[in-house]
Amino acid sequence: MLVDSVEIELKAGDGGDGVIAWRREKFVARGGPEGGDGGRGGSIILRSTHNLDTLASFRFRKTFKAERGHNGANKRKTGSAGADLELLIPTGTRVINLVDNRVIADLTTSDESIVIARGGQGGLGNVHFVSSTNQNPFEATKGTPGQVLNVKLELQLVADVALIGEPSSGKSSIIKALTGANVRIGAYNFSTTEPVLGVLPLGEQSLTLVDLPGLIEGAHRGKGLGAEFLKHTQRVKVLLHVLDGTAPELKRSENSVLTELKKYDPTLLDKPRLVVINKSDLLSLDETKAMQKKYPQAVLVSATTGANLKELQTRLLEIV
Ligand SMILES: Nc1nc2c(ncn2[C@@H]2O[C@H](COP(=O)(O)OP(=O)(O)OP(=O)(O)O)[C@@H](O)[C@H]2O)c(=O)[nH]1
Ligand SMILES: [Mg+2]
Repeated sequence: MLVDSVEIELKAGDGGDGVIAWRREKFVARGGPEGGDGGRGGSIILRSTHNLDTLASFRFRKTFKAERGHNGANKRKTGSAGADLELLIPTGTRVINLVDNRVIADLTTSDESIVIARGGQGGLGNVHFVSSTNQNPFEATKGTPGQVLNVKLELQLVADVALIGEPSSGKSSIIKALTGANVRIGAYNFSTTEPVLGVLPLGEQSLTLVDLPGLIEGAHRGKGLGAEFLKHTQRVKVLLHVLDGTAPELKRSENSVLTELKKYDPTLLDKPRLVVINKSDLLSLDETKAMQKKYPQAVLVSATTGANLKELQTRLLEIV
């Protein structure tokens, strides 16, 4: 399973407490204050890495705590700081505060790090409370609490091209024919239930494609598999819109997908979109000609026979 969204609780360490302590000397009952300060609490740090491509490590463990600062000690000794806790997340992960749904971090490149929850301050020992009127203060402060944060981590796959289209138009068949990606292909709708990546090597370069579940009317309201996975289209450069060439109403099918995209995020329609008409092997010569006339910009292919897939690669590369 591709884990692309998790909710976790982060708890930075509390600061250690300041203490009340006195100098010990022979023949002196109480030799002046010397209670040290508490150490600061450990913070929680998120670091992005290319070596991960899912949030699976957060599937079972939901609460992460950094170490508490140590209390101060006598002889003015400051307690040691709590250790920071560093959590590795895949590059392309957004961090959303669950309280107000605001994005608080977006780690888009590898090896970025941010302090997401800050450890508390150490408390003050009684050495700080000496005054002209009070040489022996029975006073020290507690450490302040570490920051507690409930966040959602959301991974947006980093791909160049996203395949979109109605169920069974042949998106998975095309990504498989192009990249050899290990995808499920089925003669029934919604055979793809989660995004799958495939890499298409093109000489020196390569393109990363992402296969998505089929989109149907009402997806933005949660119909079918819903449009939740459409977040993976937000960072791609090109949309590869797959139409089933044997569908009775091609234009309507195309428009219903566009409508869903728009309802999810209108800026998606600003992205370059390449229309691919699939299943050309099932069309007669006349039908093929009519199709080319009606959709001069589209690429007519067959995932089954491999017809015109080279042309599709070239067009994709041009656009990217
Ligand atoms: N004849 C023919 N059949 C095809 C072609 N491409 C795909 N199919 C068939 O169409 C059906 C659906 O293919 P998929 O690749 O699973 O379609 P999909 O768009 O990924 O479907 P969902 O994941 O459900 O959205 C399967 O039975 C495929 O074998 C093609 O070029 N020619
Ligand atoms: Mg599929």
